[in-house]
Amino acid sequence: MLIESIQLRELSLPIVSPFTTSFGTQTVRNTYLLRIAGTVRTAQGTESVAGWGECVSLSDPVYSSEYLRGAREVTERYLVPALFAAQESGQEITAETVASVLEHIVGHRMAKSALEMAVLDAQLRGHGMSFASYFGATRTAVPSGVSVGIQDSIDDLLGAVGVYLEEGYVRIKLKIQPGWDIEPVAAVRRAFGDDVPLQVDANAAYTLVDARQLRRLDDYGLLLIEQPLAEDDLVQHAKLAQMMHTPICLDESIESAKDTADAISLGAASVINVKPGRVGGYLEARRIHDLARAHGVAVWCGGMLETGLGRAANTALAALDGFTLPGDISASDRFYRQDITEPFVLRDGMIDVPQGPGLGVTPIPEVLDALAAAPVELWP
Ligand code: OSB
Ligand code: MG
Repeated sequence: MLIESIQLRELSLPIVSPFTTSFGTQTVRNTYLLRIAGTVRTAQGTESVAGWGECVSLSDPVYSSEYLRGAREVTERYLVPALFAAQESGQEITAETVASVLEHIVGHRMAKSALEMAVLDAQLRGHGMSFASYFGATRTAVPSGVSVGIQDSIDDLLGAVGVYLEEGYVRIKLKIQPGWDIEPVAAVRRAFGDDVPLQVDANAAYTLVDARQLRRLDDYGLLLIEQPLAEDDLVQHAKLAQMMHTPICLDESIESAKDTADAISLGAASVINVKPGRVGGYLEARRIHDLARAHGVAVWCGGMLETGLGRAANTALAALDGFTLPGDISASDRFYRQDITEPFVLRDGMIDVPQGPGLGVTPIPEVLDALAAAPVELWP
């Protein structure tokens, strides 16, 4: 495409109830959106288009090293100027070239992903193609799982899980940490039975020394345990996998297709959580899906409390055949009373895959004006 402008808009969305993980509590989702406008050449002629991207970085560097102000800073100072320079030198910017144009900037995958997402949205809108068909997805709806934060009490937890099951969520993920692991899992099994698809996520809160405690989870028929050990503990995850039956799934450790290849060859994971923002974009996420599938390793699509924009793109990705486990793709109202797009809703435990061009959804202007700061021009 020919990029004519890039705008950034900071956004603060209140979360319906505090979301607590081993790394902290979120009560508001601070993020920024990018809007890229320009033209796309198609068989019909030149189309004027605009595309949206969303940054999944959290405000603070507690889930990964990225943090929102840093992502914005690197975007303004390095990423947008790099795209600009490439276009000025005559290079065509497409979603497929964004990653290589930005490759000399080390890391900052969430910031890069937001830019690539906006270019991809613009490009696909120009061609009248949905994210889902671009990825090669065949399903028109995806099963919806929900991530349940650490609660103040077991009673609160059972109350929350009961509501989600009533709403139709087909898989429950419990956040765990030392001191909140066996008891909540046992209580959920006791209250709701052995048939509820159940998994846990430790967000790197344990060490290999805790293997005996973690092994106690084997008694509860869990689908998987997500990221029990630190981000860079691939070898130790492989050792843990030898010591317990519950499949090990990696989230934080997987920042690229290369990390995925390493984890698979080491035996550090038998399941992969794919988060497009964490790995630098939807194209790398698609490659991770392909790689895992080729190795017979299950993949599912993780979430980062996305607005309707990121939720739309994640749903489209999760509609690929290799996503054999339900993702953290819940309805908009799991986190937000008011989403910035038309809300995603649960229908028989499923979320419909948007079929319109690009993301298939756009921010509602009045909602954006109420919740977002004024747009900041990054280009020209
Ligand atoms: O570890 O999967 C995680 C949210 C923020 C940061 C990390 C994680 C999560 C979730 C929520 O579990 C997933 C969602 O968006 O539904
Ligand atoms: Mg996780």
